[in-house]
Order: sequence, then structure tokens, then C-alpha cells
Amino acid sequence: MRTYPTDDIHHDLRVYFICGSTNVSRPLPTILREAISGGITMFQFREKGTNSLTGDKKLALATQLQAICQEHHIPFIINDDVNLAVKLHADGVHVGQDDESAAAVREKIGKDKILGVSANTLADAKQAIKDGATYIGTGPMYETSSKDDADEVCGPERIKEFRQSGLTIPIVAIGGITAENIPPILAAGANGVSVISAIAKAPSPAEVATKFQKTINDRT
Ligand code: IFP
Ligand code: MG
Repeated sequence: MRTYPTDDIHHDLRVYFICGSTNVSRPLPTILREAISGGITMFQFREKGTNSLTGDKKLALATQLQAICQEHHIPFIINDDVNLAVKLHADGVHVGQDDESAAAVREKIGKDKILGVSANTLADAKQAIKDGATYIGTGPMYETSSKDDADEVCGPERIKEFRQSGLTIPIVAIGGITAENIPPILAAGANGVSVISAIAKAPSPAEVATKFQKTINDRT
């Protein structure tokens, strides 16, 4: 059996589900189980914004979600909260440009963990690589409702730019992605797609995850 988390990051990035308690209208553990049964390949716990959980409640939910991921051999990544990730021995951390510096995070989590960094410019991407990023996330590809502070839409062009500049680091695309707009994203050189709403708000998270997974597997 495949070991995880770091032996096949290209595979793990294919259908990368990001979610927190404020993104769902049913219990997040239930949604996560359904998404896993449908075929997501990695999960990021992103507990952020108005009404998000903190302290013991956040810890309890993270622990529960991590157990579900472990049961199914899905890498469990924590957004921003490096201390929580270290405490839980999470498989990795994702940080943005406004968070703790990627180099400092790499230092804290050690060389074997997954480090994801959001990078929307070539300079940021190169710096992330220097700092020890395992993968970079870039977007928003299309209009998105999940983030109130989202940057301007970049489209698959940005990924093409990164690849044409010689970057070989695994790249995951984020923002407004649906099964329909996956093909140009992969064609531009992304290794996978990351979604919040498309799965979190779906009547059937499993069905959407399956559709994404099939669309990507057919093209890689
Ligand atoms: N990209 C990603 C990921 N995660 C985030 N939380 C984010 C941007 C802001 F998809 F993981 F790369
Ligand atoms: Mg962040």
C-alpha cells in the first residue's frame, strides 16, 4: 500500500478538498467522509472567518477530522495554524503570503511534512521554493464566493507562466473550479485542483468528488 504523506504529492494534489466549519450546512465530519468516499485525495482544515471555532473546539474538530483522514490514508493539512499542526502531528501546513514565513514554518514542522504556500506571483513562487515549499497553490482561477478577501481572477494563464518560467514544483489551482473548467487548468500545467464550495455546498459531496477525480484521472 502507498505510504503517506510525502511519497506521491502529485497524486495527493489531484482533488484537494479544503473546508472549515463555516463552509458547511451539515456536520463537517459527515461531509468529509462523503467527500473521501467520492475520491478526494487530500484534505485541508481551514477554520477561518466569522463564527469560526477557536481553542478547544477547534482542537476537538481538527482531531476528529484527522482521525477520519488517517482511517482513509488521506493527508491531513492544517491551514495557517502551525502550532496546531505540530501538536497534532498533522501531515502538513498551508500558509499564505500574509501568514508566518514559509521558511519559519518549514523549520518548525521538519523536512518530512507537507508545506503548501499560496503564491500568486512568480517572485512569490520562487521564494516559496527556496523556503522549502512542497507545493504551491495559486488562484483564484475563476470567480469564487468562498473567500471574502480573494485576489483578482488570474485564470490558467498564471500556471502557464509559472511553468514557462521553468518551475517544476507541484502546483494546485484554486478558486471557482468546477468539473467543467478543469481541462484548461490541467493543460496549463497544474497537478490538481483545490475546492471548497464545489464539494462543501453540494447536495452530494461524494458525487462531485467522483466527477472531479474522474475528470482529472482521464487527463493525467
Ligand atoms: N491555496 C490553497 C491550496 N489553500 C489555501 N488555503 C489558499 C490557497 C488560500 F489549495 F491548498 F493550495
Ligand atoms: Mg492563510
